Amino acid sequence: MTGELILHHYPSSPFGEMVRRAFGLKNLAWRSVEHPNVLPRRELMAMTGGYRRIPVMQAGADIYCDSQMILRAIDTLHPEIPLTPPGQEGVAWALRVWAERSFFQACVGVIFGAIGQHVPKAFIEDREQLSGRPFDLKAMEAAAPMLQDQWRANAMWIEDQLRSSGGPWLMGDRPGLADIAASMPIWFLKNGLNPAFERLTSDMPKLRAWEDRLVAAGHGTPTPMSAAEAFEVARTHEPRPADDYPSTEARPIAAGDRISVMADDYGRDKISGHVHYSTPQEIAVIRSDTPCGTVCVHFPRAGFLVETPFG
Ligand SMILES: N[C@@H](CCC(=O)N[C@@H](CS)C(=O)NCC(=O)O)C(=O)O
Repeated sequence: MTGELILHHYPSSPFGEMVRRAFGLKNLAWRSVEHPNVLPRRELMAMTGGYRRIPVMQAGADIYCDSQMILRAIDTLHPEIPLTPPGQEGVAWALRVWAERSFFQACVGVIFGAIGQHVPKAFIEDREQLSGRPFDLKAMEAAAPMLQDQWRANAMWIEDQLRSSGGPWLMGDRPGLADIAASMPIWFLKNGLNPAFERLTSDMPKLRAWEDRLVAAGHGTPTPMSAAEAFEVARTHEPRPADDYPSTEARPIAAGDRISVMADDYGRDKISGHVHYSTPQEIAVIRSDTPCGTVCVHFPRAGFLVETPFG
């Protein structure tokens, strides 16, 4: 069925957890394709055109890259129980960027500064390829105490907000994107380095109870699927037709233009194709004649770079 939401992820992925939590808050059924935490991911990258990061979501021959794009797509396809209830639309998306960039980076430093020596060589080599930089264990160990301070400063904002929000959630009575996003580095430390989580949050009772509430909200209802089955779904479907969007672009990007898209931070592989449609928050790229037929690959605009023939 075209409508089935297929999530490509792996259980220890914190960005994947944001999406799993969105399925939980919306009480959705979904298909779960688990990938290894290092390359190769052949079927998946054949569908994305080279985008390698996790998570990716698929609905038929529509492929959604980056958790930002995925969360937006889930909310559009399943608007019941919105991720951004009235009053939260803009701020929750901005908060997600804070969580994914500054708070998450501090979290990575805390975890790998502590466990780096035990990380398999294949993982280190894979992440060096992803970032284009050496995986410098000594520098990570040296920075870890300072990054713990940063982690705590960031977490304290959540504790303070929960004290003053007037409800059990960050924005008050209703859970949503703000909770899912802000909890990502909390979940990551709690599951990746539990003793540090216990120590760094010992004076944050509101945050701990809130994280427990998010765990209780669950992940919706996943059913396993293989990568080969998911590939077959893409191959036997056509992308959804483009909606007729008014042109609100700063640059004259038009349907049919040949472009390439890449992340602006890491995993900067260029994905090329023809514009299906573009908006200030999304660019949808048609890729034809691929091993899985014609697919449409969707990217967010914030955090991505779109190269056009006219600059
Ligand atoms: N901005 C991306 C970041 C995704 C990301 O960094 N994902 C990690 C896993 S949680 C990843 O892809 N790591 C390398 C890999 O698994 O290939 C998003 O929001 O989806």
